[in-house]
Amino acid sequence: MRRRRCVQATGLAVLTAIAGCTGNGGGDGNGGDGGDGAPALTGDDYPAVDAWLTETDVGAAAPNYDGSIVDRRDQEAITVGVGTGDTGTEFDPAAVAVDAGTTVRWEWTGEGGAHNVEAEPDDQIGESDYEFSSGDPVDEEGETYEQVLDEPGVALYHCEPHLTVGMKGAVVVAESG
Ligand SMILES: [Cu+2]
Repeated sequence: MRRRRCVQATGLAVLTAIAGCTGNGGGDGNGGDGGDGAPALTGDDYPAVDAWLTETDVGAAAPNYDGSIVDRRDQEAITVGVGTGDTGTEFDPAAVAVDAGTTVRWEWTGEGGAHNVEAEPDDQIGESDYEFSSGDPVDEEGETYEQVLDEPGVALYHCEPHLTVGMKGAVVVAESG
């Protein structure tokens, strides 16, 4: 599993080093999969997700996005960390896929200052199919915010106070079934 991610990540030209990978870049990012189960999801499959998390026209690139989309399909509910990483200014995972109808719960770690979760289609790169907000930034550990993502599409979101350091996230909502 770990190796597969590394193989796919090598195709992404402008990423910072990924631990354990000797990224020599230049590929098409689509390293043919060995085929143990469903193919892994990557940003190549979802250009809006890739753009939002890597481009810098709006905010910085998400430092913890390595081109892979964590697959959490077939789960009724998932949790995304708010305020992770060394500086407490990341979402974990940055990119995740769920089935339509899944409850996504953002959970504050208490690190990195005050955060919020904000999806604003008008103010983003790519097109978010969802619009939602957790409201004013808060910093309490254990704070949570939930959304049920019912329709297939992508939710592109960020933390307002930390957009400039790449505190961005994305949820791919796949057709359930
Ligand atoms: Cu933040």
